[in-house]
Amino acid sequence: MQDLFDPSGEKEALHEPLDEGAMLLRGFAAARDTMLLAAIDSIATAAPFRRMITPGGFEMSVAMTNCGTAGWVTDRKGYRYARHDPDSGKPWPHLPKEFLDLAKAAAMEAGFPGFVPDACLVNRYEPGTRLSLHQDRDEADYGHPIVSVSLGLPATFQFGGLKRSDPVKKVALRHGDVVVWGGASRLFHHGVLTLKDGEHPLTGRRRFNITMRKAL
Ligand code: MD3
Ligand code: FE
Repeated sequence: MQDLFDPSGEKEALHEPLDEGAMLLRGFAAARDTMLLAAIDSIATAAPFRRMITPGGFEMSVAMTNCGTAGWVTDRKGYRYARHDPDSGKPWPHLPKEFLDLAKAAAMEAGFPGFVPDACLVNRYEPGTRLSLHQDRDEADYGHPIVSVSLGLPATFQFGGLKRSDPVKKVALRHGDVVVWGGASRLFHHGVLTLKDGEHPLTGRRRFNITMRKAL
């Protein structure tokens, strides 16, 4: 029985469990979209988006930058977290307080109180770009969840299991959606299918994804 004066009924509908430890919070960041996009702009002014090179020598189609104490980087030497932007030699821009607050609140909603990220990767997708199936395992402690925020054009996200060959599920991630990955799902394989062309009122022909992690 729903009580009209109890907002929890409506709130529950926005929590979609995706898997063990994985929670989709539909539209959780929507009210903060312009703030998030303005912050991405200033991060990119200090640390421009770039297409990094995988250890195998391929240029990634997704452009990336970082903020926070550590940033995720890849080059011929491997995947790792680095305290400095390899392109400028400068520390990454600070993690905006608004990002931290969003990550803490989302983690709390998903059942991970006390989450404090120190690394924030910002991905920029344009039509035709994709992120192939991978695991996030460059962090020191897999006991911490990962909070991901989607902005702009929608994308089809795919996630499987611990083995690369495990069957994959697909979920549409739209502007303002937040996903928290922790517990058993933390090491699941995942990726983003080729972005379809489109036009978003705030981002144009782009999708941004912000992932916040405790990396160090
Ligand atoms: C599932 N980014 O940057 S975020 C990445 O939309 C990355 O740009 C994607 O995968 C993007 O590494 C997806 C969602 C996500 C992040 C971490 C996960 C899903 C995850 C870790 C474990 C399982
Ligand atoms: Fe990932």
